Amino acid sequence: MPKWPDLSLWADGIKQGNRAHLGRAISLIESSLENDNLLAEQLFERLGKPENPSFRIGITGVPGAGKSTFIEQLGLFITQNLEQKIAVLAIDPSSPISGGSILGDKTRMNDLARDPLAFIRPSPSGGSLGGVAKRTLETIRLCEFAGYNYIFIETVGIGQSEAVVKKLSDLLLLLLITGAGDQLQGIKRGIMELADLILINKADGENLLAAKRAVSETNQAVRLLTESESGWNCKVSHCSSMSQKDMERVWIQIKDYFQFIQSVGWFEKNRIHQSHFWLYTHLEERLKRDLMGWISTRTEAKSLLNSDSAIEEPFVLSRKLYAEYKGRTD
Ligand SMILES: Nc1nc2c(ncn2[C@@H]2O[C@H](COP(=O)(O)OP(=O)(O)O)[C@@H](O)[C@H]2O)c(=O)[nH]1
Ligand SMILES: [Mg+2]
Repeated sequence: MPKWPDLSLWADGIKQGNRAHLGRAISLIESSLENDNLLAEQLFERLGKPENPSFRIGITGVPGAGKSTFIEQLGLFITQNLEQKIAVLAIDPSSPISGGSILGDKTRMNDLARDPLAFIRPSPSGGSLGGVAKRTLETIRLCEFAGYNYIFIETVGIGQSEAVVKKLSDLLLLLLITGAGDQLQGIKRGIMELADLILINKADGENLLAAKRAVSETNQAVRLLTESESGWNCKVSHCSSMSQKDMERVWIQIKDYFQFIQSVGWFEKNRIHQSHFWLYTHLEERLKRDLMGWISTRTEAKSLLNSDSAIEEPFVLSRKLYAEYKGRTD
């Protein structure tokens, strides 16, 4: 018989900021075993509500834009100057072969990893939801219970994950670099519409001038976008992740943003929208798993799926199959 963990002990441990308990609880929530999910559910019941408010910050940008470096430097600024706890969830592109994590120990942020006020966790994306781990919201919640005030979510790359990361964060920050190629312009436009802050990163050395030019160009592009739901106007500026002074300046922008969304009530409203989105997402996922499971148990399913009617009229066949599924007696 499997050993049943003492969930009250885990819940207390997490609330006291015990990393081992937090790590184990995250593994539980990431597990695809039904039994683990049941335990996770019971754990959440014991945890109740987090004591401190938290701020969730999504960071996106092309690979190499400097996301990890930026998070590390800003993170160190927060832990050292403000003495606040930060958690970093680096969404890790899962290896399609092993299903395991590619980044593994190679995730950068070595200095931050040694900081007692920081918690860094790569999350395997599992190849779903545009490369965002299915359980990232629950992982965020667990970090909040453990008293982490600022939660950073680093995306894999650019193009597909932003819309989902937007649903996980209060603030979406886009890091751009100069000369990153015009082929990205189309994608960039869509992402700029989601971004609350845009930073032209690596604004140092010989690149400073080009970065400043990129700020005014990006500013013009942003002005043409439709207004955001929150009423906040996206701010564009430049920064170097190598400069602590720039981190301080960025920090002030982040604070301004949070002050604004709290003052207009968007902070709360957006979190409620996001909860509804995830509720439906999980329901759809369950329904899909159940439906596909049922189809796979039907002996004639294979031949039916390869039948002429499936090939000619997939819509009609899907209706028939669904009606059968709804009327099933098992
Ligand atoms: N000069 C300069 N290099 C940077 C800056 N930020 C990151 N880099 C470098 O850019 C490379 C990619 O950074 P990384 O953080 O791994 O990018 P990510 O793929 O977006 O997470 C690394 O070699 C960093 O040292 C910056 O502000 N200035
Ligand atoms: Mg990175």
